[in-house]
Amino acid sequence: PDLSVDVVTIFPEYLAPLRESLLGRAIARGQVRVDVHDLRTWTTDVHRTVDDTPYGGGPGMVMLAEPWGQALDSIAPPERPDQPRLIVPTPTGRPFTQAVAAELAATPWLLFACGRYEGIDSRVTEYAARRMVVDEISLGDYVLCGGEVAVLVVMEAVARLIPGVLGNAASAAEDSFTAAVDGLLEGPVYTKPASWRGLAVPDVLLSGHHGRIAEWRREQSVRRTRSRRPDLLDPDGPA
Ligand code: 6GU
Repeated sequence: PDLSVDVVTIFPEYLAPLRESLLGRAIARGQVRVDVHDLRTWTTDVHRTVDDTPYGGGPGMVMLAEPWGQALDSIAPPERPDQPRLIVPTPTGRPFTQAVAAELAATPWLLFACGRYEGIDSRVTEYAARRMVVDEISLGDYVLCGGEVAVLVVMEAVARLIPGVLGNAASAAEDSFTAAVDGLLEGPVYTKPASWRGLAVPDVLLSGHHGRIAEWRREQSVRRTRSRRPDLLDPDGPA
């Protein structure tokens, strides 16, 4: 396969949608391999415990290092010269962007570690970093219950960038946030009919003047970006 993906979670059923749609077809074609693993596979006690109370006190539970250590060593044996990139979804990670998606799409082996509760014992990423690249990533400034949905989001963004996975290769090149549109948002789009419930498609799009159409689209992109995402127009502005 062009891309191998392992996901470790205590809720394997949550990842079922990975096998749908775009990615599902890529898996069926053998272009992508996806294995979802239950973290409890690597517990040894009768209760299959994966968490405990935090040192130093505080609310919630922290995921135990040992099941994670066993999972990492089993999926990516330390003696193997090729190692995956470990992706840990967490609200404390670096922002997941289109640029990060492109980076991951160029990585042959991704291993996702889905934390729940208050997170995973920090020594797990420290241990993994001895032999693999570790990326803690966040989808945005809000808190999810666990990393599972984040894996679905990241994999959908990554899959459509893999050559041969997306039907129309040109559409990925011109997506919002890509260099082709100078990192701006894409503007409005229209299709037939030219008039619908009294609402007309902008004349310029029916004009056949490719230069004017490109100019109009650019203007719409800037207008929309200024209104919705001014931070994208002034990347060196307020953090
Ligand atoms: Cl990637 N994971 C979790 N658990 N919460 C988040 C997140 C990720 N991104 C934003 N909130």
